[in-house]
Amino acid sequence: MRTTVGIIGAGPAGLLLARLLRNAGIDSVVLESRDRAYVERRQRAGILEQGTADVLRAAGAGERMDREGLRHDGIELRFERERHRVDFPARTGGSSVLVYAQTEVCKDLIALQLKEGGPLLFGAEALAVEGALTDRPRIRFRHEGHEGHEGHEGDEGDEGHEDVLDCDYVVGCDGFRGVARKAVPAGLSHVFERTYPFGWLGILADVAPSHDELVYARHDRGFALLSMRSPAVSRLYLQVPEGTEAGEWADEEIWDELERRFETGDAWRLERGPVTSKSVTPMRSYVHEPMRYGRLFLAGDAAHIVPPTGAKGLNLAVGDVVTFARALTHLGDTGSAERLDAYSETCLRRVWQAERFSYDMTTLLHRAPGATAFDDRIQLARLRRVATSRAAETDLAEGYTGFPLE
Ligand code: RFL
Ligand code: PHB
Repeated sequence: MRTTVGIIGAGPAGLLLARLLRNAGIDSVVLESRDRAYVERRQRAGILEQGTADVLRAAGAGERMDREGLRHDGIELRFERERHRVDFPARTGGSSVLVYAQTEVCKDLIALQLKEGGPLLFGAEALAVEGALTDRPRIRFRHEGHEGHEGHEGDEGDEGHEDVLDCDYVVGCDGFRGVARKAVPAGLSHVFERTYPFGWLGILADVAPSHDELVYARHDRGFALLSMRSPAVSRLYLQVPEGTEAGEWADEEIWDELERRFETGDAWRLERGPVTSKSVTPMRSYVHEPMRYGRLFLAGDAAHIVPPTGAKGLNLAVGDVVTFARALTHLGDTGSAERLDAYSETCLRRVWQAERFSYDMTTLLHRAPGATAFDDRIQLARLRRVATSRAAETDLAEGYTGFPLE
């Protein structure tokens, strides 16, 4: 098998990249270790920056998003039983965000790819990237051979067969636990990392959201977030200690705790409903530099992770693949590899802005174990600053609605 761009991973980064390349007349093959149903059901991000929505629209993947996505012009910060709304368009000169789940973005992109794109192989697990410093890098992969088969790691019995995909370029869009990053020699890799001593317990519930915008709550008992998937489905999160298992929390205990943390001084009420999904997400900041090694490029979670507080993960992945697709198109149009050579630097400038923003939002709103009364006062002063200073509020609004692509 041979292609121009070999893409590892069919998350939002890999799927969108295949679409952008196809639109530019460049062929690609996508290898995905899991099966289609798994990729389409994995519950993750929910917020699209305006720039991300624009990219999806321009790529021809915005039709259902524009019909079903919910435009949000602000968020609410809640602390000490008070509510403060941050108005995005007023503070940013017109920007807003779109609530449209990652699962839906992936479903739309998969449907388009299977209808009119190049090969997208499910159950095809990349084992290694080889020859990144040559002009013909290769992906060694194992293919289970039939679509619909569960591609679990450690799935014994059906070993499948090994194959090689020869490429001009390889893009590792294989997420945080992927293999692409491992092809960069340790001596050339610089890893910047921070873990947090807490995670998020997230639920989906069949109940109308109790507020029409997202609510980010800081409470002495910990952080809580009210988000949504549709006018009838709520998505809620609770800060929980590191290492917590979702099963440790009964549904009613979750609702009771959410109620405490969202408590206000007015008549606002949290509506409860049947919980349909429950899981814990660990929190981490991580950047791998550089994002390029020869003809291997890293994009999305394969290169960087942000804690979810700023809702930046998916948006960063989109920024990376847009940068790569534009750079490769530029090479084809002009013969100049200048933009491709600048890929890592270009992406990392934006990545670090998102890392900073996500870190700020995380420390603004979570209560770390062992936090002192001094830490609490500083945190509340930071929140009050956002609530009373136009400059501080503008800074948050600009970060939340997104940093522009270069
Ligand atoms: P993804 O979505 O992880 O996709 C990577 C894909 O690569 C496949 N893969 C392989 N395929 C072939 N061979 C291999 N060897 C492979 N190894 C892995 C995987 O099966 C998968 O399909 O990365 P991508 O495309 O870079 O997209 C990034 C976003 O998914 C990510 O940034 C966000 O989802 C992060 N994130 C969240 N972001 C938010 O903004 N808000 C959230 O609420 C939020 N919740 C989350 C999250 C990430 C989570 N992870 C990674 C554990 C919740 C979770 C649980
Ligand atoms: C979500 O809806 O899943 C969501 C929204 C905002 C965040 C994180 C997650 O900051």
